[in-house]
Amino acid sequence: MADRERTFVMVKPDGVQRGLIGEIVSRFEDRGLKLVAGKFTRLDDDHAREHYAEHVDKPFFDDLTDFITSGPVFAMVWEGQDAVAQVRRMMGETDPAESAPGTIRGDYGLDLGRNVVHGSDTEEGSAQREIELFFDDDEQVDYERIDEPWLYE
Ligand code: DAT
Ligand code: MG
Repeated sequence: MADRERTFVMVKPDGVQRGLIGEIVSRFEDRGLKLVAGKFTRLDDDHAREHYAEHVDKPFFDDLTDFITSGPVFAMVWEGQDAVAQVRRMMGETDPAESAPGTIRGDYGLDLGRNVVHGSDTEEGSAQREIELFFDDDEQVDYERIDEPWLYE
């Protein structure tokens, strides 16, 4: 079996306000990914700036941190084979307008600044860093899903 890894995913304030938490969680559950942590919370400015630190020099940085702190988010850790890349594929492109139908952003978004969901883009870099920014080790739960023998050979 290929790499089992963990990735950080977050339903952004627009997704929460539009009632999409359940839909988004269902997609990852149905795919066979395993939820190992979840937290409904609201980011403060420091947390937002740290989460998006790679974009600090971009012209959209202030709009981005304003948006991500504008309301509650649903933060999660999902585990599974090639989880980082598979979640990114399921999310679609950064811009919903460029995202294929069937992806989360392609099905639920229209505007770059309201793209519904966040997902880490690399395991070693962003996933581990983002997970640690939101979750303590004891908030991530190790367990077997009953269907794992049928999801992995
Ligand atoms: P992604 O969320 O697909 O990982 P990213 O890390 O490049 O994309 O950017 C983080 C967020 O910043 C993205 O979800 C939406 C916003 N963003 C990215 N590029 C932007 C741009 N050119 N103008 C405005 N907002 C942008
Ligand atoms: Mg990113």
